[in-house]
Amino acid sequence: MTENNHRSSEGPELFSYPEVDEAILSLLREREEFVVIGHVSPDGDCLSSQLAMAALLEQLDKRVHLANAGPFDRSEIAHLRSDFLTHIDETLRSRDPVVVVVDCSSPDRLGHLADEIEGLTTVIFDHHASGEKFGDLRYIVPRSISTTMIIMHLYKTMDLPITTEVAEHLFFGFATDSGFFRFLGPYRGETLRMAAELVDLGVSPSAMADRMSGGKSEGYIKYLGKLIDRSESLFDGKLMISCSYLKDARTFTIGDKPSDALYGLLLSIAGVEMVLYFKELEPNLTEVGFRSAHASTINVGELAESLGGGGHRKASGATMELSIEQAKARVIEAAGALLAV
Ligand SMILES: [Mn+2]
Repeated sequence: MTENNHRSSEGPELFSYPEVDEAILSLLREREEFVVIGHVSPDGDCLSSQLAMAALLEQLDKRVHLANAGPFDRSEIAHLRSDFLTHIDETLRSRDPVVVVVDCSSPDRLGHLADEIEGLTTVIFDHHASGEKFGDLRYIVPRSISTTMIIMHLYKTMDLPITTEVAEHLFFGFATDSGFFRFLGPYRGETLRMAAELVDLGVSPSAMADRMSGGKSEGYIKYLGKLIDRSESLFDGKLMISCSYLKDARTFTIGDKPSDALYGLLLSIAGVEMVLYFKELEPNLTEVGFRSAHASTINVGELAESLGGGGHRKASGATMELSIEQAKARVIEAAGALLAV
């Protein structure tokens, strides 16, 4: 796959999407039944990519199933839960469907679905730079701001019409992963042109913004306040951490995921280079979220990978089989080694 870049009048080579391998296109055209899956704890990009991919396959008259191990714990996606299978059962497996994996960089991010797809032909569409090469065929574009934009490129490659509903999915994934345009760097006009095309297909950016950040409960906002209150500053203010404990469920409404808002607020503190968010899932299982400031050179994707997780330069995660206190000690030590430089 070669990137057919062209040069801006002055400045670096402009990005454009590489060609999609013919082997992937024929697989999509020729096979009859598909299961579209994504990563655990799905976010807006993951589920929107799944929905847009399913719609693409339906346009090709395929039989399509959506599956995700869940949980669907973010308010902006909770209403989609009923469209997704939580398991790929034997009946479905025995028909030998093709598995399309979107927005997922390694099999362990698929949760229990990883075992359930074993032996099935698998094709990956993803934009994560780190992770493990898996699947039979892959179209991985780390420079794509969202996986939905990769799928938009696939629609164009296959010359399939984009309905307003699909355009909304594509835009929503883009909006989620670009922090509503805020994480885009210079020379990325192609992404804005694609977004503009979606707006011209009937997407309302203001309605998308409401869907992304509205609809929160009072409990969510109060819990966010608690997490901010609990945050600690380390390494001369370069690192901010906060923790969510199982016991919090007794006092707070913790149904929604306050982490995105928490990261944004803690990263807005002057001098902060990295934010870590520790979430106690079970007494010996801790989820860790990593974010680095845009001005920082720290690659939290590599840091998470060194701790068994994965993700992007500026946003990544890991799930560790450790108590929250052990996970904190381990991750803060690793972060400290980077921040001390
Ligand atoms: Mn994504």
